[in-house]
Amino acid sequence: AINGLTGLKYLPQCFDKTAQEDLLADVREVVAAAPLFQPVMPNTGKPFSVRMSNCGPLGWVSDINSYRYQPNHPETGLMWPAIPARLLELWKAVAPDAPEPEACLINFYEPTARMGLHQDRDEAMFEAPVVSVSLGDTATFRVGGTNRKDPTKSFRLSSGDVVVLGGDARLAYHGIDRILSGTSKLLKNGGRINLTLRRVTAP
Ligand code: MD3
Ligand code: FE
Repeated sequence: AINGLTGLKYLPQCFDKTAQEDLLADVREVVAAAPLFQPVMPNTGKPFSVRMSNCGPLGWVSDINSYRYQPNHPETGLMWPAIPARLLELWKAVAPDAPEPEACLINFYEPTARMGLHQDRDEAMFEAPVVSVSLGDTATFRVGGTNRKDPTKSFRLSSGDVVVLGGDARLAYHGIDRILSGTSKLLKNGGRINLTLRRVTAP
């Protein structure tokens, strides 16, 4: 239980090298149909350093107006591609009691990208966990409590690791401090991919 968060389950090396390569091939297929876009912060228009895409019936987007989930890509207008079968299997294995995931957010981190401390609260269903899969270079991530001022701890997430954020961890503050360049050979040009599976609406 990291930071006393009993709902945080860390599954190191859940995916072996072959499974990581298979998953990466799935991600490349999704991104070929739904290209990575660069979201901006609502109001300020400040660009995120992370590029994103999604698969599933809903995808998370952020533009000058709001953060939200929507069924189509913000630039192509097309519906998001389906969530790959091996990710649906992962969800069934780690979240057997939750309804089907509706969104899989794909975050792509260049070596210099970061993600500031935040809570994931754009979903209407906090009862379902968020399930995270890391691919490529190792990241140092930071986890706090449910109040922004709670103390934080920093940990490493490496390629093939899975984290299940349920229960009291579902609304914990978290962020990515930095990418440790050259720690994985999975991505030819380096960088890191994080996949997060989410239930967005009540069933
Ligand atoms: C949640 N992504 O997309 S996921 C996001 O690695 C996001 O790209 C990060 O935060 C990423 O919203 C982190 C893994 C993670 C790890 C620990 C957590 C999520 C967590 C602890 C509490 C809540
Ligand atoms: Fe998050």
